[in-house]
Amino acid sequence: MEITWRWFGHNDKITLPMLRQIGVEGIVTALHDVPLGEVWTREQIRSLREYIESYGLRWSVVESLPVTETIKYGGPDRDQQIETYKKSLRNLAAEGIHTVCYNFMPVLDWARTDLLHPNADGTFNLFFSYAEFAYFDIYILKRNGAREEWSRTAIPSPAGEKRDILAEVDALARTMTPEREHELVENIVIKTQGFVSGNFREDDEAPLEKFRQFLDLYEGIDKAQLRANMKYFLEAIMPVCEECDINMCVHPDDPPIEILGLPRIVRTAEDIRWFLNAVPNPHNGLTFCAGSLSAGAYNDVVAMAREFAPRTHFVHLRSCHIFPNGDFTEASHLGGRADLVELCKIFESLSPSPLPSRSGEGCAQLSNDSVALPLHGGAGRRPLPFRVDHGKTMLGDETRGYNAGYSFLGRMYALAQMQGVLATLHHS
Ligand code: DNO
Repeated sequence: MEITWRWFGHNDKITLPMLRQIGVEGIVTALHDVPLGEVWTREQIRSLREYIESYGLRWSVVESLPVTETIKYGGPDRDQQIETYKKSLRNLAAEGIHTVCYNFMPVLDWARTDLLHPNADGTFNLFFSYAEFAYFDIYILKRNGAREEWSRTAIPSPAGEKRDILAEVDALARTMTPEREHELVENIVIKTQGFVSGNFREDDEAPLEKFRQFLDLYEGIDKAQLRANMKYFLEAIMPVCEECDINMCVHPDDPPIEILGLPRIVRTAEDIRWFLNAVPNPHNGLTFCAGSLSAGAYNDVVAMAREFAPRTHFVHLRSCHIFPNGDFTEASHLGGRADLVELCKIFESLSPSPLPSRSGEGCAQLSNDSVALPLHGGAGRRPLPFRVDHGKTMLGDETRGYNAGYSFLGRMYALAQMQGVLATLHHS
């Protein structure tokens, strides 16, 4: 596999020369400054690509070319938005970028309640508490019907433990402080979304109001309708993907549960099977995000990797630990329920790593000519890119103002672990 790293562009405090020092070969990034729904022009793409290449790296994956809400809920201007999307795809391909990650999650991209959850060893991880999330929904967002919905929700937990979530939420309400309420809004609406989704920004003055407006757009959109909209989108762009050899890879819903009354359709093996079969074109593929999938107690991540590897175009290595009550935290890359060693075996067997980088000589050895690179079994021309996804926050990462989950030392540590796993696989 190709070792990649998510880099947030010129403003990222983690620089490209830093990434070269730690064995990164390819960059995962996006034109973060282009407003949602506008075409990514060739000039803009070229300028960023050349900047990346000037540091001896290559732009391997786009994460994300955002699918706007109107495409997801099927708004009146969706065809126009799909045309815009196609133009951006053509421009990316013309600049040599052929792997595009996106998601089909309505309104909210990924969700966590705690961004600095302390571990016993002094490090921090991202954490999701159902009770706090339900508190946000019922007491802060005050979404119509939320209380009733949560009363019917069976929280998925490893041992099927029953949980009275409303009793927990009401207990929380008795001890809640304005500071923690503020923090929950920041964590759920701003800090996890601002740098990835384009729907929300750090300087939004009334984020909750905006949030409610987005939710309203999905009035009457159920799972079947969202699936139909995803199929519509994929069928519309596939001819361009074929013509330009673009691999699309949808990111699973994170966490893989239905939230806020919104349908979510990339949560389980059945969901993934559905969208792969609904549009059975090899360019329609998956971002195998082991972290997102392992947060679902019902997901057997290794079995899913075995089944979906041939249609996987991008891999996120991360693992979650689910507590007996269903809450989850992001685990060490060598722990948790995702079994990343086994996943590396599965994906590496499809797309063996280029040996020069394994011998420690780094990316300078790799050419930008994709033909010279090893084959990725599925698409047959490119190595399968992987990135370590989020990492722990450790050793001072917390003071550096990095995007939530995207620490430097924590991710570097995880990358070193994964490089060790890959080297061991090669050796044996
Ligand atoms: C969070 C990320 C997601 C992902 C998008 C892809 O850390 O994994 O924001 O980039 O869902 O579109």
